[in-house]
Amino acid sequence: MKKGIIAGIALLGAVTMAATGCSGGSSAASGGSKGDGVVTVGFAQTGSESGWRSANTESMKDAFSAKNGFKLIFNAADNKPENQIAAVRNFINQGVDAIVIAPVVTTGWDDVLKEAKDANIPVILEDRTIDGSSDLYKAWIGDDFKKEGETAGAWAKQTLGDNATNMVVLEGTTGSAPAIDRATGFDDAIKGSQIKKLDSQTGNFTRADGKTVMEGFLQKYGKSINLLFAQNDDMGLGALDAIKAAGLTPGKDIQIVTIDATHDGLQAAANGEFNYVVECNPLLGPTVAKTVKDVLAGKDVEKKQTAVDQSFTPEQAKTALPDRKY
Ligand code: GZL
Repeated sequence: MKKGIIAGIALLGAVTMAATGCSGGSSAASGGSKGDGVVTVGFAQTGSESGWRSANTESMKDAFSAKNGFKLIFNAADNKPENQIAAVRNFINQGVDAIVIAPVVTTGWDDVLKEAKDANIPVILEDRTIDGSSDLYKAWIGDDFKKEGETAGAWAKQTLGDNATNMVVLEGTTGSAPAIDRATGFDDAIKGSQIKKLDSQTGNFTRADGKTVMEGFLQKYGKSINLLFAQNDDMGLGALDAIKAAGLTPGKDIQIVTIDATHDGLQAAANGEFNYVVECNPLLGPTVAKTVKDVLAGKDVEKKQTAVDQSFTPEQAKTALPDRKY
């Protein structure tokens, strides 16, 4: 599908969206409110695993508010795919007007999304994507994870790639679209460099697990580690504690590149502890809410709407911090 950049749907926080292709007329044209003008939406969120997730949830709750004509039924699945699928089935049984999902993992969605389609309840994906057939959902709104990985990898190759460099990786949630695509993008970008991957394990996108896994890496590889690629800020922030406890200086003894660009991540960069931070904008709520209303109104909607992300050196982080919205 042709990919283009549209500025027509600007998110709060001045994020513009790139859009790809057009879905056909919505079969949900008959959907919509129960005649009281209120659109009831079931939102299946992953959980509350990171600062990014908190910002995304806040953006979604603000957008799907009563003042905007919505009744939001919110479920956080504690990062358990089985909880999330049960929540979607519950939304179907409640007869909501539309369902929004941030899928914990990419697999296991075909059956429940077919049930939603049979119930004539449109599904919109936000943040993460799924492996299932794209005719099972009306649209996906999120960030380009592969490009984020490529941006992080390009920095690593340019900064360290000409010399023998030992790297460890803190992966996101196993089986999640960002973990899969960020790894692919990063590995593609460092091809031809002297960066060697010593180890790669999941830290489940959390600070606690990022610290624990980094402690293990340090016990195993010690001072031979030159670079940490953390697939989100929170795991990198957890790793800082482990690096300092090992008597090493983050940002110097071990250079660190992360993805998200949350406030705490940019602060770590400004402090010189993170060396490069790639943004993954979580402020998707306004675009998701507009897409839901357009689908229910039977309008054509863009099948893929991708946020435009930037990246930050420590100096750029210092400049950006005062105006950050998350
Ligand atoms: C990315 C999002 C990821 C973030 C993590 O869009 O799905 O999940 O990078 C979050 O911080 O937990």
